[in-house]
Amino acid sequence: MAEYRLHCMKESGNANKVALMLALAGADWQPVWVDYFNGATRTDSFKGQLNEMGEVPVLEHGATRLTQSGVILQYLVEQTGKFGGRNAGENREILRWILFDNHKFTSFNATHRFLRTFKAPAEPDPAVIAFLRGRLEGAFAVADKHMQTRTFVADEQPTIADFSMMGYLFFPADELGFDIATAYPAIHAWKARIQALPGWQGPYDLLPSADMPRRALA
Ligand SMILES: N[C@@H](CCC(=O)N[C@@H](CS)C(=O)NCC(=O)O)C(=O)O
Repeated sequence: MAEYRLHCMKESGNANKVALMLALAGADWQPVWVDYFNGATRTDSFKGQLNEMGEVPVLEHGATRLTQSGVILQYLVEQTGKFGGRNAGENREILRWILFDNHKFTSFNATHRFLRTFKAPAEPDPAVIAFLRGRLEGAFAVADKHMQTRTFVADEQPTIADFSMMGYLFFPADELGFDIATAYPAIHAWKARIQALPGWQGPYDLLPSADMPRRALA
């Protein structure tokens, strides 16, 4: 059994944040597939044994079990000594971007992608999709402006703040519903710098698992 076990599915960009860190840090890890689409995260056993919040990712490391990608990423900095800040100021800057990511940058983008891409029992309300699209565009504009003058988001070196914000950026444009390369050139250039790091892989290679049913994409 690998040292780290990551409960996940490949469609989860939140799980991809952790997978990216594990891969780039050269950790010994394995994915454990969660049948999210069929409701596995909502079962009593998942909530009782893995995560009361009913979410992936969940990381198991020996007797330690952790949830929330931001907490897991910080734990992996402590374990590996890689991709953290070098002083208190840098660590605050990393936390600032992870909070922005969890509140706005990932959350609106992830929900927008999920509703438009994957099959759910009910058709998504176009007004909800439009609301999410507006909110994600606002968050992406903030990040694109920031990245016009930066190499990485929180430091001159790559940190867990980059991996957190990268969680959903390598999914295909037809899933996201927009093309990062044309809409957000500074984010696109930042992606290329992350992609060039030794050990990088996209989510559909890092997290092998069954496919979730999809809508016919427009
Ligand atoms: N802030 C959490 C978000 C986790 C999250 O939203 N996970 C999704 C999959 S990407 C999930 O498991 N959702 C289950 C649900 O909402 O029922 C993190 O960063 O770990």
